[in-house]
Amino acid sequence: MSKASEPSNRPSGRLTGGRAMAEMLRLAGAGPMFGMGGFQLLPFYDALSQLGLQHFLINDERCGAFAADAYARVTNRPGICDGTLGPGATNLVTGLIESLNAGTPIVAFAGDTHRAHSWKNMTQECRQVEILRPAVKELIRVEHTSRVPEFLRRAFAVATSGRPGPVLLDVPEDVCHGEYEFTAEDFAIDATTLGTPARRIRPDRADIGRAVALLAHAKRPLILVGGGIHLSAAYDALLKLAEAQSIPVAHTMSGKGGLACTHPLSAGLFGRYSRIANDLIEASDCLLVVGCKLGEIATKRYALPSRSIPTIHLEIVAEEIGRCLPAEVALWGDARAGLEDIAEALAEDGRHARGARADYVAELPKRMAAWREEARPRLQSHERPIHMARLCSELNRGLPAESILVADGGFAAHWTGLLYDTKTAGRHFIPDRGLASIGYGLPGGIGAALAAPKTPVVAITGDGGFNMMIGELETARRAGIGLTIVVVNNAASGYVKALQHAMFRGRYQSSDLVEMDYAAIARAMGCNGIRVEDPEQLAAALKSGLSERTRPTILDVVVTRDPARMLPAVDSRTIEVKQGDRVA
Ligand SMILES: Cc1ncc(C[n+]2csc(CCOP(=O)(O)OP(=O)(O)O)c2C)c(N)n1
Ligand SMILES: [Mg+2]
Repeated sequence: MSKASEPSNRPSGRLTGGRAMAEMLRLAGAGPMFGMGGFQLLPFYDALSQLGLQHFLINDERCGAFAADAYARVTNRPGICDGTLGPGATNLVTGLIESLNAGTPIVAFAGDTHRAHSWKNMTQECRQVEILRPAVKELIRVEHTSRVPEFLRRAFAVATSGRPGPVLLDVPEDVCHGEYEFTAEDFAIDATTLGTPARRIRPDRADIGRAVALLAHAKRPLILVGGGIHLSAAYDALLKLAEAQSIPVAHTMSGKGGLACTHPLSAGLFGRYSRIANDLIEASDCLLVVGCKLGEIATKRYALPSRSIPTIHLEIVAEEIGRCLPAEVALWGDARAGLEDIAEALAEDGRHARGARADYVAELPKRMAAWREEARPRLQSHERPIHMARLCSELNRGLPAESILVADGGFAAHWTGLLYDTKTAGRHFIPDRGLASIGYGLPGGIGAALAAPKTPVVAITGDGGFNMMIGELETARRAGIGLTIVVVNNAASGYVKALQHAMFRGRYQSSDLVEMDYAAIARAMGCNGIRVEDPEQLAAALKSGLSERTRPTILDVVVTRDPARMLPAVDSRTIEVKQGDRVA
């Protein structure tokens, strides 16, 4: 039991519902929190202030949900956000769905109407419960002030158990403002539900046996990891299995950092963009898929892997197994527990397996070096506007191992997903691949920076994504965080423009942005702002950003404006695309 949740710390007596909410969050050790107030939740806000809990006003509730999501990913503890009645609640939707799809634990609050007046055209009133319900793992409507602690307990349990996810408490005004005589026992907390994963479940023994039989006979096995590797914090188990059995590891964008990208067994990103991993998948004779939904991007629109390769799928959500790719062996359970069980069952074969696979794993560094050689002109490009590959190289060079890179939904995540190298295992790369919304970068960076105040945090975002969220620079400045935001300035909704180039013969519609100087905007907002047009200045600009500890830095990086050269891998001038095809 955490210190805060000890019985002696629990309140009792006559309290408002809002105070009870805040007391439970105090006992849970939760926060910082993100939200925007309104009348309905004001007793909650007042209690936060009375209790000295950290809560940040954000400028759009969607950003609060994104910030809470990133906070939760860094800490493995539920992120907390709130929105007021109506527009506050509906603004939460996009952020909550990111957390739902990515499996991020969140406890969210929405204020709702006073029940004595609801459905009489109350100001801001809408059918928010129905709008929010499919955006969360569970929506709890709180009908009694007395039940606030019970439902917060439930929210933490649901958010952190099984596949984690967001839980929303819909709190009517009269429940939040209303009072109840609480006892100390009402505020009990199950400390095991305050972080993820709350509980671990092991796959069935017989299934482990079948998986192990397949792996033991494989000459070219490959492990494919998704975001579940982080949710389960399965880093040690993955490393041990990979090294003991000489099995390379490829990752999705969300799975990056399951194994350090710099590890000799790392095959890098697989799926839509790949260095060498897709080729290794094609030549593999046994795939072990871990904590990965095998969705569109991981599978290149379901073209990969070939169905003839026997696949073992280890996954916490049973019904995800076989959804996109038939699994020869289904392992239902926690990623860490499952990897440990496989490693244990194979332990005696280790020496033999390593000997048999020596040539196989020796291929990896050679292939990676060949890839790097081929990519060198782009990775080291001196061209202006700056080449995205050069920007990624500078991030690789300039960010210390413990850094966190938050990557926004546009090109930023695809380029860095392919080219950024985490130097140690862990949550060092945070892309919003749950819903892939643009606009996550800046608020996600705020959440990550507050979660890890001593760690260098860089957010990389498109100019379109940044435009969406520019008001949150004010939040970042007010919070006094030394976040570095790299704006990939291509004066375009680049992904859209690149596709219009490839598929519609350059008929561009609504994909151009006006030229902006984001560094000047940042400076006008009291932040550090540096415009970078020369690639040789990237390193110094990054250094300047990382040295700021109390105010945000915007690096406005001017990158290619040629839509034929915006995609990370496919030069779209060299391929013919039919309408209806998807190139990237
Ligand atoms: C909220 C939202 N709207 C639209 C999209 C579709 N979309 C994907 S990438 C992209 C371009 C975004 O432009 P920008 O942020 O400048 O990134 P770039 O591709 O130019 O690097 C768009 C519109 C999305 N992912 N999210
Ligand atoms: Mg752009």
